[in-house]
Amino acid sequence: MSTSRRGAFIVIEGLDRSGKSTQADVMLDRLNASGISAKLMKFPDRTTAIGQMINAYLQSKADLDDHVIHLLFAANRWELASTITQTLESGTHVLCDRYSFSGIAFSASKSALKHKEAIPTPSSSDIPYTNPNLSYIWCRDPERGLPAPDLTLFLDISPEAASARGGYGEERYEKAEMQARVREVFGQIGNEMLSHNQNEDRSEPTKDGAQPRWVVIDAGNDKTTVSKDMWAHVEPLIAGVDSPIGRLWY
Ligand code: 2DT
Ligand code: MG
Repeated sequence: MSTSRRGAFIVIEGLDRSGKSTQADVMLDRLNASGISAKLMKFPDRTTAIGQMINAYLQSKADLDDHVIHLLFAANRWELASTITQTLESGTHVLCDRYSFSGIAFSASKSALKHKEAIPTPSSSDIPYTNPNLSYIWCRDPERGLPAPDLTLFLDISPEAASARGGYGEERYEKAEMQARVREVFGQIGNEMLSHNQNEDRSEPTKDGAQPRWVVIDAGNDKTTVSKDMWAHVEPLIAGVDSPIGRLWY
């Protein structure tokens, strides 16, 4: 990669059991095997002090108010934001297993389920604020300004197919009803991501080769097919990126 180019920020999102971590490892190996420098990150990063609080919550060893845990997930990203930026600026690609989109999807879904409300949508905004529901906008705000991915690969799988892959684990959120809600919110986030960029249609590559920022991958396929589908979107980025690092939702 030419020294003037920065690394690409590539996020992998999806439901539990969609194959995110497996595919992130495959992609990292493929990049490294070609001599391309890439770093794998994961959120939540359970190794930090904030990450340990999140871990205790997910394992039901601690109870936290829904607002508090939401802000801790966001804080966990902010504490690593400068690492992401510096890594990209040094010319290394960053692959990230979950990011802000999981933050919104899980908190908004949990709150809607708990209060038996419809899933909050971007357009429903915060008015009226039905305390203590965590609206979509409320969930999104702490994420605003974080480094924006150049590409998000959403590994889409039905909750039924996901649970057929050996069942869910014991952590909070690993339940079919929750996963179905989360998938819907991810769908809304995808639509918003595609329409956000000055209403530019980024669902297809543009003439100058710019990639869509949010890509849905059929994660119900076999592992090799999924890897191949993902790689087709990553390949145009491996020579590096010329444009400055974006900021989420600005
Ligand atoms: P893993 O199974 O991938 O370790 O995730 N989650 C994740 C949130 O609720 N908010 C967030 O911001 C992030 C990154 C998704 C553990 C669970 O934490 C959820 C599943
Ligand atoms: Mg999990």
